[in-house]
Amino acid sequence: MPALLHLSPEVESALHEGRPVVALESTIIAHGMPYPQNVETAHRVEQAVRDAGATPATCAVWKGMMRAGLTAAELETFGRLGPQIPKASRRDMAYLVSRGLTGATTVASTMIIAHAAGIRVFATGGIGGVHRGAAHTFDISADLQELAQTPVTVVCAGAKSILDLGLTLEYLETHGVPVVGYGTSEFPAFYTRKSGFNVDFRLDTPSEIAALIKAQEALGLKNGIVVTNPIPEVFEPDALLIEKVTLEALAAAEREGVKGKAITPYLLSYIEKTTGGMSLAANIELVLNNARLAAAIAVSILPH
Ligand code: PSU
Ligand code: MN
Repeated sequence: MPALLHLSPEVESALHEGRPVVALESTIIAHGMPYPQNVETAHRVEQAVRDAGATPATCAVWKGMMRAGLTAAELETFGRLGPQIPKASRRDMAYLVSRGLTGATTVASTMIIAHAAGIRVFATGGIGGVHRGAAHTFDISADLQELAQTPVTVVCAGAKSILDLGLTLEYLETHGVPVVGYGTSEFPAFYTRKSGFNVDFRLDTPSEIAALIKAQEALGLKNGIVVTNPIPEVFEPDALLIEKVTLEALAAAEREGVKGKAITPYLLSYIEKTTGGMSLAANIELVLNNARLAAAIAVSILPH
């Protein structure tokens, strides 16, 4: 166990006893949703993992330590301070640790902490990807590079159409990352169930996905796996409205010169404000849905 990693007592005993654990990220709390819905959602997601028979491990960098499993007071701090807490991807971790600082972990850095802790399944909302216009901006999320090198399975609702989904899938293919559709052969686009792009493999049960993870481990392959879980139809917002607002958000970001790590939170909050909370409700439901699936996968993966 790395010296800079601290597990909550609950996560530590679950891992020690070989019980299923699901990692969760903290950028979604601090940068992905407004207060207080972010804290409420964090608790509901943890509860959804528990109800499905696994232990939740919300990850973060906290006062210079990698953490898996946060207290209610710490979740509250992430939610209340929100964007005042820096968004921390792989490149930010050493800096924060060297200064004893706190950061909200993205998919990439949560995967690093999960892997260090021995957690194999991680639930989130959406992964980062190749941004539209990346041929000029070079803006490709570090999440993709992490999936190329860290053996953790990330359960998500696909990726948002703020990204170039075709290039995101090409990038994952280049790096040997399998993209699975849970009950679908189409790659879901976060708010919407369809994107026009196919996944690599459709699997219909948590135990089939668990078998894929075990085969990947048995083969000694060290990359991650993406499991996409479409938003349930009842919570799916109107696809045309989402696309229209996404285009507006992209244009506004360009006008205001928003770049780098600020772009994803900017687009998310633009879409949320413009859809009057409709996108937030969908966001919450899809994260809960992913937490339940991730827990079911973690349950069927065991014993090692
Ligand atoms: N996509 C979402 N919601 C999110 C994020 C992405 O729909 O909250 C967050 C995740 O933490 C993801 C990060 O890992 O943004 C990607 O940011 P970037 O593109 O700067 O790597
Ligand atoms: Mn970026």
